[in-house]
Amino acid sequence: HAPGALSYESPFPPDFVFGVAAASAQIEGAAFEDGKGESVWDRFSRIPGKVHEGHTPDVACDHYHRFDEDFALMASLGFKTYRLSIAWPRIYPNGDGALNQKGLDFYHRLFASMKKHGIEPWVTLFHWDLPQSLEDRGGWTSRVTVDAFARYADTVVKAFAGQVKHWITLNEILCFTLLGYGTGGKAPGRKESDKVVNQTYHHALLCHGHGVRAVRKFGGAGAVVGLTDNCAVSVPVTETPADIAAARAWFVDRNAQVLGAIHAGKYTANFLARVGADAPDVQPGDFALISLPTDFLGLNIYSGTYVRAGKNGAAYEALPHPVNYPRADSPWLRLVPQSLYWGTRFSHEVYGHQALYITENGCGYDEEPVVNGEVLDLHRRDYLRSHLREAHRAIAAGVPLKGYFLWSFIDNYEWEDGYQRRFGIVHCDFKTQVRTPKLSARYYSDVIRTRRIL
Ligand code: PNW
Repeated sequence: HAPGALSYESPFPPDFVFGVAAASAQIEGAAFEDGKGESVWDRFSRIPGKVHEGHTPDVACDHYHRFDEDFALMASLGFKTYRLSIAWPRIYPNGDGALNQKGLDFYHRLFASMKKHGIEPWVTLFHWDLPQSLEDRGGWTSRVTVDAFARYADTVVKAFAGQVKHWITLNEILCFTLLGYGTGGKAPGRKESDKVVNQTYHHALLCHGHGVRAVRKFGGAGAVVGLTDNCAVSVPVTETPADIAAARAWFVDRNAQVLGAIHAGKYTANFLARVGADAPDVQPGDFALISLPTDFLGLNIYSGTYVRAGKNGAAYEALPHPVNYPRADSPWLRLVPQSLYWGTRFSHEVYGHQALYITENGCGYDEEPVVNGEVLDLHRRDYLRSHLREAHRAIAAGVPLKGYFLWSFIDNYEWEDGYQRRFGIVHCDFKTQVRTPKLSARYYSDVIRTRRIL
C-alpha cells in the first residue's frame, strides 16, 4: 500500500454531513435571564432526589454568554454543522400568551455568530424544556400543549426562516412522554396510567405534525424538516436470514407507536391490539397532520438490543444484556456499534425514508480528568470509530444515510445525571467554565477533514 492508502475504506460521500449536537437546557444556562420562563426541568431538578446531587440547569456551560467563543472553538476544530435546540420558555415564558422579544433576539445573535464562524445550524424546536406553565395546565396530557406548540412553532420558524434551513420538530418522543409521565425518571416526574401515557404520545405526534406544517408554511425556499426519534434498535445475534427476519419483526413491533403510526397514517392494527382499552383518543384530522410528508428522518442511536429467531413459533426472542456485557457509565448504554448499521437499515427497509441522519450518537462517562492539559478519552475515540464504521457499512449497503451528529460537542447537563455524566468531546470545567478539547475531539476533527475513518 502507498502511504495514506492503508485504510481499505472508501471515503464518506462528499455530501455526507458530519456534525456535533447539543440542546438548549443542557448547555445554555441563564435559566432565568432576559425574561425566560421556568421549564419543567428547572422545576424538576429542585425536587429532592430527582437529579444527581440536586444539580440544576441554571448555569450549565454558560453557553448563553459564551456562544461566540464556543463557535470559534467549533470552527477551529473543523466542525461545520451544529444541531441545537430552541428553548420554548425563552420565546413564550408561559408556553403561550405573551411573546418574549429578548428570547428571539438571543437566537438572532446566536445564528449570526454561527454564520460568522461558517457553521450551519440544524434546529430542534423542542428538546424537552416544556414551559412549566403548560405543565401546570396538564402538560403533555393536554391538547392545550398542542395548540401552544403550534403557535410557538409558527413564531420560531417565521422569525428564523432567513437564518435556518434545517429543522427538526421534536427530540425523542419517548423520553418526554413515557419517561416523563409513565416511569417518572425525567421531568415532570409523573407516574400516570398507560392510557394517559399513550395520550401524551399522541399529543407529541400532533406537535410533530404542527412543526412540519409550520416549516412548509413559513420556512421559505429550501427549508427541510424531519422528526428525531430514538427508535428501538434491534441487532441480529447472528447475521443469518432467520435472525435478521426476527430482528426486523421486533423493530416493527417496538417502533409502532411513533414511526409506525406516522408511516401508516394511523395507529396500526397490531398496535391497537396491543394497547386495547388504553388506546389514545384520536380526533378527526389528527392523522392528516401527523402523517404530513417530511424530508428526512433523524435517528438518535446509542445502543441496541440483541434479537434472535424465536422458539415454538414466536416471531423473535429479545435477549437481555448479560451483566458482563460492556457498557459506558450510563447503565442503558451498552456498547453495540452494529446498532448504527441495523437501525438505519431497518428504518429504511420498513418505512422507506429517502434520507436518514444519525442526529445523535455518543457515550457518557463520569471520570474524565484533565491531566497536563489533556483528556485522553481513548474509550470515546474507540466508541466513535466503531460506530462510524457501522455507519459507513450502512452507506455501502445502499442505506440512504446522509449524515452523522456526535452527541455532544461539550460536556453538559445530562438531565437526571446532572453534571456527573460527561458526553462531550470537549471537556467543560463547570467551576471555571474552561473548555478543553478531548483526544476524541481531535480524532473527530481528523475524520471530518479527511472524510475517512482513521
Ligand atoms: C438522549 N435511553 O437521551 C438525549 O437526546 C440527549 O439530550 C441526552 O443528553 C443524550 O441522549 C444522552 O443521554 C437519551 O435510556 C436518554 O436509552 C435515554 C436513553 C436514550 C437517549
